[in-house]
Amino acid sequence: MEGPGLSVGAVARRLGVSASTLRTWDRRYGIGPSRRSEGSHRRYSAEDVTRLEVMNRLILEGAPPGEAARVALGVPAPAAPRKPRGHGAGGRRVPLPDGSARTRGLARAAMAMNGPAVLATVREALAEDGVVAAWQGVLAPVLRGIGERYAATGEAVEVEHFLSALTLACLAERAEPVDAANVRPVLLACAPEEQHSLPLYALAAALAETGVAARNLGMRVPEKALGDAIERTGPSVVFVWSQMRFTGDTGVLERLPVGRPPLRVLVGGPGWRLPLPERVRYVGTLGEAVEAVHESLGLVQPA
Ligand code: B12
Repeated sequence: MEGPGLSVGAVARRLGVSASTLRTWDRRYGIGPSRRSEGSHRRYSAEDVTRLEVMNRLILEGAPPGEAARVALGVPAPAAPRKPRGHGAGGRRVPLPDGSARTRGLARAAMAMNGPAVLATVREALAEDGVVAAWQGVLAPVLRGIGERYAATGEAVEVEHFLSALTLACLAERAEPVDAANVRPVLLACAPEEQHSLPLYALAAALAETGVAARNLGMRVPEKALGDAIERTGPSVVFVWSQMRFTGDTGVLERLPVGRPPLRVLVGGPGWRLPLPERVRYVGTLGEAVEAVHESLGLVQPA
């Protein structure tokens, strides 16, 4: 970085935070540009940017901003107690159970609508924990927290959309097994009009990790389209997700083609109305769904 250094906008783009966040960090924590160009514009040197990258990284790992700034600036910890966490966050927090640093980091990145940070955190969780543990331990708690926030305040629907879109993309990246163990396909679909498709993407990625290839038809699959897909591809298992009560019509399941040899029908999600048709099995968790698919395919579940 030669000459006058980077502008606040350029640094903001590089870090994936907003320019106003950078200004706040400067004002509040004294971590900003070390020089200004003529006309008093902020100019960040390479050293300034490195410090900010350290701060940003620590925040994403769950450190409170003041603490992250202190470490990035190399200032020793103060003897006096610090302000309570979340002070000044202005109710922008996502309710989480005792979340890990990664879970808190993801919630924070999602609320800040920081795309690069959300992608990095989701990819890291999937790669390090595996799909089932990452979904159950990190992604689902943050999604639930955002859902609860929406229920309580009517806010953050944009965050729900944003986080969903990026999470879905990361899960889709992992949906193809290296070497498929199953010959007959596995079909995944949302019930008609059901838009909550994330659990299907989680299942496709979790199955791929165990060497099972699935065809994911995604959200709002019309009854006829699912029937046609079954006739055309001859799957051994079909899994149908219903999140909302109004999409949980079990008549759709009763009318599915029987298949030859007979098709196993698995369902999941809180939307289904009970009782379920006799041939249908309900699975309650992602891990259980993976096991049930393996069982239906006659595969031995990996340890
Ligand atoms: C992401 C999301 C969206 C996204 C969906 C994007 C996508 N492609 O999937 C978008 C923005 C489109 C959306 C839209 C809407 N949503 Co929405 N959404 C959610 C959110 C945050 C997560 C959904 C999800 O993936 N759940 C799965 C996991 C994360 O949830 P969970 O509770 O851990 O799941 C339990 C089980 O289902 C199971 N499980 C979890 N994963 C898996 C996987 C498998 C394979 C299996 C078998 C089991 C399983 O384990 C858990 C129990 O131990 C939920 C909040 C929530 N708690 O679910 C709201 C939520 C479902 N939405 C809600 C609402 C109201 C809506 C909208 C009407 C309005 C809105 N908020 O925008 C529309 C309706 C759309 C429609 N017609 O279907 C409400 C529903 C309330 C209700 N019961 O009626 C919720 C609960 C939020 C809330 N608290 O108010 N939504």
